Amino acid sequence: MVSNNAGLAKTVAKINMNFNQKILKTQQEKNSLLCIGLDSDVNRIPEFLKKSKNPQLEFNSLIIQATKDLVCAYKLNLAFYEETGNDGMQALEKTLELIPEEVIKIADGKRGDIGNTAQKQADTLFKHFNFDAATVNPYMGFDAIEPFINYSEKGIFILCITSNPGSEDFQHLSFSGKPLFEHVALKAKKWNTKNNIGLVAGATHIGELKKLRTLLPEMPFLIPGIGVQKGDLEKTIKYGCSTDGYNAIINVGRSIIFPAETKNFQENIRKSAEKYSTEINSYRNKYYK
Ligand code: OMP
Repeated sequence: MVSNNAGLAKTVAKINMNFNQKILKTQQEKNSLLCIGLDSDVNRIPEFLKKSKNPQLEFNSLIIQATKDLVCAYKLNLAFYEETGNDGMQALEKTLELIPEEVIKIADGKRGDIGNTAQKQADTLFKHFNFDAATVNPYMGFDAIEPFINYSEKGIFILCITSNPGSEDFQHLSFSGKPLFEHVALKAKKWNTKNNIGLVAGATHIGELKKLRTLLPEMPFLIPGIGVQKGDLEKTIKYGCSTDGYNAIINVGRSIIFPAETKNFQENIRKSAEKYSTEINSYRNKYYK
């Protein structure tokens, strides 16, 4: 009886948590900041999976089996599933069912639109697919992302400083004494009344990441750009975590999911995920313990 009550209390506590508390709890329980990007490009799926009924789903299933104990999150970039039509939508739905409940499921669609459209985007990702979080684009302003924020138990990652070269075009433009990405960060802080907002900050912009951490010491940052995009992992951890060494969600996609050698596919994927996870934790120990 006692253990049943304790179990119930734990479940109720989890239900009552807001998203930013949830992500922290998952990272603490799993001792992991690693997020694997399931950007399952149908053209790069290994030959031995191409004959299966739904190659993307099979591919994801093998990756999840091999890595689910090592990650705090998986991020699925929707473009890779939209490309394959009905099969892609089915792969998305079924992949989400394969991910353990405690692991955070992030929809990366960089959404945001006029209010009634944004509402549909949020309902699709949070109600239909049951993702835990989504990336959104702040360019259209508050009402374009408000429907996402209103799902208070879900997470919203607002693009702030992106990892790509084109981030220079607008995000660094200065007005009222600050670059645009800092204005975005300050708005995110103001809008974070439900404690479910985070920022996207690319690992290829360390100076900006450092600045963002001083502005928002505890906010979760989704940090892509490690691996193929050549972000500096050590500096990302040094400057990207909250004071206790958490709240950075380090996304690695292609460098993990497409190993050079597909012969021992799951073994290779796991080795690579372990390598990233170990390296991340060694820098956390160096800078935060
Ligand atoms: P890899 O370069 O393969 O690790 O994948 C990076 C993933 O992060 C892709 O899904 C990108 O769309 C996404 N991403 C960036 O690369 N840069 C950004 O600034 C923002 C994102 C994102 O929002 O996740």
